[in-house]
Amino acid sequence: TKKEVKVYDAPTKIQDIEVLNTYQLEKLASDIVPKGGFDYISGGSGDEFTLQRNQTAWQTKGVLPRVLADVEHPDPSTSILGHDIRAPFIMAPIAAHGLAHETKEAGTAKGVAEFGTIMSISAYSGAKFEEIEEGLNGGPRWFQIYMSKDDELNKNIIDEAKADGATAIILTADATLSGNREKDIANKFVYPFGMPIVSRYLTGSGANMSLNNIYAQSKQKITREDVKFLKDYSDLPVLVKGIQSADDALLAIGAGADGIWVSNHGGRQLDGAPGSFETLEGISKVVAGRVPIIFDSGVRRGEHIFKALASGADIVALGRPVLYGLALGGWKGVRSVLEYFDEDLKRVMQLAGTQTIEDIKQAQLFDMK
Ligand code: PYR
Repeated sequence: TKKEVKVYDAPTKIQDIEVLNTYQLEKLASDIVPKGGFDYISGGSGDEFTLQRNQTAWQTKGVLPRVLADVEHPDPSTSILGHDIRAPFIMAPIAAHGLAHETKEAGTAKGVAEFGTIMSISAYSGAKFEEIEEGLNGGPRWFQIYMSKDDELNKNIIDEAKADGATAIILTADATLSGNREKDIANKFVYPFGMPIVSRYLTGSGANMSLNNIYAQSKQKITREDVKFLKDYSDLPVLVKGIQSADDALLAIGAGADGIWVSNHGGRQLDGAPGSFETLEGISKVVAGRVPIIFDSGVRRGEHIFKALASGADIVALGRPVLYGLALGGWKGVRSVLEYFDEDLKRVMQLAGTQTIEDIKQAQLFDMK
């Protein structure tokens, strides 16, 4: 008897896409991405309260129109940790882009590089560094780590990321086990392909494994020592991702973190957490400009980028909308989504009377509560 081979039928089209808004992309992607993969990408944990709150949180602050501010052709370019980028957003680390498109992370990387910003490479990437490089083509990249319990293997992974040209390490600290992802449980979701970067510490390749199985084999106890270890060993800036409290921001800075990454993991981890944007201002106050702040979770429009920057973020990271672009149009779809955010932000900058990113950071938001 023939062995049944389960294939995962990822989208394959490479095309520019029209972006009316990013909510529409989610709907369009749901029609072409296999259900298990789509639910994994789009889903949150528990009641998806936090997932939704990431959206409604934006309503707590308003952007004041400024009409006599002498602004024309606003300039969204900025720099972060030594990289000049054309807009204040980068690609967030996301696992397994192959769920969205057959070109996997190489497709995302090409779109990100063609647009002109920074790619975050996930430790749970489905593509190898050299495959991603085919798309990235020398573009800037940061490496996100899910650590092994074995520091020798962590050294190994960092060596590989550094050899690949990573200029910063992102330590994801908020995912020591999976949030209660009921859609994944109902779908019996397992990754259809392996994870070459971390397979050195897994019992298998990553293929046919659940996220919780993989997390259980990764380091589950994260402390300040891990921040110090990564910094000392890599000699690169270390950004601690998943910060939602002022206390953790202070602990991270005390341990030597070079950046605070405010995120609730896109509402995929602790359900019941506030919207990520609601935590930003308080964290920014205690960070007090000592290190840059990267913000993610819920950024869907130019207004959101504006509000995050005006509340203390230096840049934002984009996740799901970019993956929907990847699904709908491969690297060109990714570029289309990033161009959309760029255009939308420039429109908001003009209407809010802000010529530069510095001007946005100085802008006072209106309290809507
Ligand atoms: C996630 O599924 O949220 C991971 O970070 C792997």
